[in-house]
Amino acid sequence: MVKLYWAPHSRSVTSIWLLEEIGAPYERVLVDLRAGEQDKPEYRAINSMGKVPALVEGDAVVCEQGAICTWLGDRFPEAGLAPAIGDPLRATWLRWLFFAGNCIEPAYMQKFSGWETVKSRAAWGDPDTVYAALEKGLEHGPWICGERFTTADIMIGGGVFYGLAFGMLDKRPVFTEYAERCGARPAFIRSREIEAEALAAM
Ligand SMILES: N[C@@H](CCC(=O)N[C@@H](CS)C(=O)NCC(=O)O)C(=O)O
Repeated sequence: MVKLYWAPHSRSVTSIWLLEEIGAPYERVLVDLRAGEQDKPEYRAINSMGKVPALVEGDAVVCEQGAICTWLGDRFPEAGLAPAIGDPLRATWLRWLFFAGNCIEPAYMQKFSGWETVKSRAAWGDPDTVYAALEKGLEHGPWICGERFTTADIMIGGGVFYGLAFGMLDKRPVFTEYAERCGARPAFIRSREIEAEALAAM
């Protein structure tokens, strides 16, 4: 069975959202970040970065949200969350899966920290370039790959929630409406309930 290492109030809640979308049984293992459990040798042996999420399935250890989305999307094809190899939609799907970590995350940190960078040298360009590309990508919604909800929406949706909540992303209708669509999904609602239950028990 898939085992997910996670913590409330962290990016790992998006992996719960994904597992709830899939609907297969899985086990959740809480990592208490406030108690520093992520830095203990037992957890570092799973993720040497000391970050959540991490997913374990048999001998496979999957770290990084994007890798988890890719792994689970391919492992549970019946859930229909990952376009098949050879399907042209897979190109769009891969682009947005990678865009979240490669472009959105650094753009947020630049916006948050006010770094000066050279647009042509930074892999993400700059925040305005990233946000314009994201806006264009969402123009033909309802989902980032068009009509079909995929694991790329878990990555992009998770990023949009985070950016809106912490003020790194402008509240343009294209972003807020997309966040509303993601937030209305039963699996997303369930992931927030699981987070609230864990917080209450801590
Ligand atoms: N690159 C990682 C980032 C995950 C991440 O940032 N996790 C944070 C919580 S949001 C974390 O585990 N922080 C604990 C720490 O660094 O001590 C991924 O995409 O999975």
